[in-house]
Amino acid sequence: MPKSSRPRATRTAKPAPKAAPKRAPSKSAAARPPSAEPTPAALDRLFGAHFTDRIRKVEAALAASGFDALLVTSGTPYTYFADDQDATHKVTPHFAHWAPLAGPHHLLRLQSGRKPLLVRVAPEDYWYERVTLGKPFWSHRFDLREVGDIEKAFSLCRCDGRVAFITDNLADARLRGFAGDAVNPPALLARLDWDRSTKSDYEVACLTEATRRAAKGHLAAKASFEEGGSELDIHHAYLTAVGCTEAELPYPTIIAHDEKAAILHYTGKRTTRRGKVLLIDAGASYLGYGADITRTYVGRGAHSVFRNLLAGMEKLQRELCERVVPGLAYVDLHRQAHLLIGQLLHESGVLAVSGEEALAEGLTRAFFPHGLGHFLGLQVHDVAGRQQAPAGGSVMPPPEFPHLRTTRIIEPGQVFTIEPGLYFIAMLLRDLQSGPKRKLVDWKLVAELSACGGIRIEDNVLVTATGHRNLTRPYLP
Ligand SMILES: [Mn+2]
Repeated sequence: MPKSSRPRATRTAKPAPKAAPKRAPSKSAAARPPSAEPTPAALDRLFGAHFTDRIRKVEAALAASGFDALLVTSGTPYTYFADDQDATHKVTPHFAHWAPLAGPHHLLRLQSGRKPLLVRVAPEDYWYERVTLGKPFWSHRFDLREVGDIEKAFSLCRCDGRVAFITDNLADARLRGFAGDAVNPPALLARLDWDRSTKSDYEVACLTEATRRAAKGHLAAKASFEEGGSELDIHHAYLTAVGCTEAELPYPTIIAHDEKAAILHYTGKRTTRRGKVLLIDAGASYLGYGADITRTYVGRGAHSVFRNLLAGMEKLQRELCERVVPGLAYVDLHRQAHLLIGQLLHESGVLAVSGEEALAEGLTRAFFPHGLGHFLGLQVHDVAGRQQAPAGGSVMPPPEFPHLRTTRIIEPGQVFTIEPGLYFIAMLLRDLQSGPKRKLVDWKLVAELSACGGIRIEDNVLVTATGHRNLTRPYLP
């Protein structure tokens, strides 16, 4: 970040020791983040273990929920109403968990003791390119067939026994004769969702590569901001650096100058230049897995208190990441974030009361109205963040934090975001200003800071057996 001299200082504090022997300790070599995409050989090896694990887990899930086989579709295209245009197709996550194969209508059949059957539907159609599959690293794990139409795919997948069907098209499933309780059975889905919340090494490698790509975009976006680029300029700089189209991103970029940073999911792209603040929340995808990263920068002329708030948020975000350890309840970490933000608001003169009091009085919720983070994987807001057990059920967040998506105990293999935020949102401040606690806030200062919008800093964190690994920081300060 521009304002923080600290990370730069630590980096320059250890100059490349010329005297160091060539045989660097293997520990540091292992800790060094990859600087390129994984090779096909590495992907094959990682995917092999992921695949074996998937088979073991789906067999257990089928047995536990009383099914003999599972059919999964890659999904149905969505055609806009009264139109002939389709929305960008997003493969169902249940299918994507098995193979990084894009496109609708593919079918996967999973049956105990049999090689998984994957039927790729690739019709010959002169309106569209028919991409040749070739031999991607994952294909030899499957009994892979290619057909020209959907009916052939279903007939190839026919099998005996009780078959569960995971599909986004309920009407079609009914027409094909699937019994109601065999379509998306909740008990089976719960087990599969639960499994998805523990990432395999293959998935971690994919998330790492997604992060590496997103970081390139963020560095380019920062440079564009420093050159006075508009929101639209910064968006284009981001895409160019990542090397993808907007449709290939895991979610639309949030690129906000100044007051627009107070809109959590702002997707406008203004063409006015020279913002004083930039909040950019943008990711990248790799083999279906997405990174989700946010940075906030200040430029020349930004309010000095806002500058201090940003430095404080940067510090507390790193502190919260450092606290990630197996066994801790994510809700507790979220509460600690509120306490730290309350302290920061007090130190900078926005709140007249201490962090503890600000938390107890509910004041921090007006400034930090979203959860500290969410699970991350095939979906940006990945499944099972509130799931109680493999068989299902959910743990709701405490009533004072209804938007928190993660109520689980932190466990090895989870990947989630840590993204504290601090905003000046008129809609939320209005209630505070008209209520009995209005005297606890410096409203003149709040009015000045409102022009700066807000701050969010977001990293992607993997939980390890003994602590955590920040996937983002090695690539992006
Ligand atoms: Mn996020």
